[in-house]
Amino acid sequence: MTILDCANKSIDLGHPRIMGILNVTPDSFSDGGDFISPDVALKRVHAMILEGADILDIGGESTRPGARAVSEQEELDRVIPAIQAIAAEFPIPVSVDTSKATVMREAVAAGAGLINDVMALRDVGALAAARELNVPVCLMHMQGLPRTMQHDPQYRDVVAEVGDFLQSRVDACLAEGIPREKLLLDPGFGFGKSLQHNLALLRHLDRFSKLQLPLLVGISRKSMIGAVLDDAPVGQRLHGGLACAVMAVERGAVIIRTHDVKPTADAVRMAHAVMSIEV
Ligand code: 9MG
Repeated sequence: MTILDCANKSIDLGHPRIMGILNVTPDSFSDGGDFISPDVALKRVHAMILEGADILDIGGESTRPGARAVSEQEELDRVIPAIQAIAAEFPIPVSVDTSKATVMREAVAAGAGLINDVMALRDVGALAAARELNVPVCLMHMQGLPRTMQHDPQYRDVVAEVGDFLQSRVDACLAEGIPREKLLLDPGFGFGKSLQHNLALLRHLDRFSKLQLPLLVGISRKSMIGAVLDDAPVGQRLHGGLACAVMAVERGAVIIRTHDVKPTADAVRMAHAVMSIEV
């Protein structure tokens, strides 16, 4: 049984879990602009918990393709009040979606129990901050940076290269003194990947099991769904996203990051029930 110890809250990864997304940014690609005040954030989080969220991921800097970087202070101003309010009010772990060491530190002081870093702790001081904070960290793969990452991404073998990158970041964490039990991995759907790359990663997600760490996957509402479904706009990507979530769970993902908590929780529970039957 894998228990993820997220500061004073914990989560059992013995069955798939749902990470609900709460962006407190004005420019996030599917829910931007809605969740700025702590009051609004608390209401939305309460609803997500009733719908089946096991973890909440709060981000103050959009990582959508082309997004502009925000200053440290701007990010702190957006996420810290929300983290404080949510961590104090609800029993589930709060994850902070950030790459900045200072934001990691302030977020954990405010009650966050997990770091979700799309840069996999490559930013200045991030490895040291994660070691000192001693909370779990999700290491995500990204080729390039959000502003330019979708400009013709190239791989020889996307599955092998993403796997090698994740292994190299695990090695960097271990060398820094971050315990293996604190690590989660994520192939980073949509982060410096073409449609073909994303589809190949999902099809072969089970290959990451050789890294022997819990896998987190985020595909909800992403452009790979729109691209397959005749340019479906963001609001019409739910069914495609559920198919991807089920395929990810069947191939070993244990945390699904999503905007659409209730339908995803139902789909994932159904998939898990089928996978668990012993005949
Ligand atoms: C912040 N963020 C946006 N997409 C993501 C994904 O696919 N995985 C993780 N870990 N974080 C993400």
